[in-house]
Amino acid sequence: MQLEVFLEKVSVNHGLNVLVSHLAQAGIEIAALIRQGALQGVTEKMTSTNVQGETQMKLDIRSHELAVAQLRASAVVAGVLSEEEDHPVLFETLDAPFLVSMDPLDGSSNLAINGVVGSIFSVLPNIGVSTLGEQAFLQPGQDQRAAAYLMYGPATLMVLTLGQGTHVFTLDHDSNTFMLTQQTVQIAEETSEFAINASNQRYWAPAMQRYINECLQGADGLRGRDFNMRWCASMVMDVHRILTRGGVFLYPHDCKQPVRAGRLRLLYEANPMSLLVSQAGGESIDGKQPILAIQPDSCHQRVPVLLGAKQEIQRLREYHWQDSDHPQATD
Ligand code: AFP
Repeated sequence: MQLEVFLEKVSVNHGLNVLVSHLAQAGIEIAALIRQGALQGVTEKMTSTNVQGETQMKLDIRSHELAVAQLRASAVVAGVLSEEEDHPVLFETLDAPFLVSMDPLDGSSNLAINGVVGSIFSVLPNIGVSTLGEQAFLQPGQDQRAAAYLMYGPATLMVLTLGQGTHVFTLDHDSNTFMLTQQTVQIAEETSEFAINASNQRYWAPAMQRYINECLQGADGLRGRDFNMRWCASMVMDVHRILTRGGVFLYPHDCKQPVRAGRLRLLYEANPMSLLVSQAGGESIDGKQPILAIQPDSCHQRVPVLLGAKQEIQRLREYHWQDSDHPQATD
């Protein structure tokens, strides 16, 4: 079934359907650029840095431009908050029904090694950006109308939720059409696979040290079974593995930069991924509370992210509540 047919079947909101179709088109254009690799100079670094102080890749900027152009063309979006811009880009259509927060190219440091990267989108209702300005983007993740990521791998995928389950679409490159290939994904409640950047181990709170040590003790320890570890340094790829075969993805608070709550951004990484995972039967917390319930303070706010298999997230929540000596910092 084609994406457009699926949307007509499951969504009565025509404007949202138009928006999702434009997100898909942005993904097709970004995928075509990435496929050209060094021939398009896409592995070149810019001299510029984004609001995070991160050096931008040429393709970060190109992906941002392609996505903004598609969202403007949709005529149903009033503005776009992007990882690549300090402030939201507001369109002429300030009364349009939706706002979009996005990471136009997540994992872009993997481009230089021809790794898997993706685009992450969060769709919110426009609650009055014409008067509120960027404050209008500061809505909790539970208010999202849709969330999606594009995954630029051996196949180009679009993983989407409109609030009734999480579904996978695969791009047919011959017809340039996304086709439904997996409907209503379910994440197993149990897992024996975790994803974390273990090089930060010495900076973790005791609760995270405890959880990971128990996993590493395997069958000889409290967990009574061996665990496997993966880390792709690409949230889209790690989350897609979890949606596909289960597991947990962990980017906890660490005291490497104590004032920084975490590495990942709430509005355009944690919230959309948390909605996709929760719609697939998983859970997502910042250590103690559901990420989707967090009231954002600022557009580029960072947050710890622990998401995936329900039973593991519940165990991590218990450990963090017991770990009262290290409250979660917020920046
Ligand atoms: P880049 O977009 O700068 O490559 O960062 C990717 C990311 O935001 C997320 O996709 C990864 O899960 C995480 O950072 C990787 O962080 P580490 O480089 O600290 O492992």
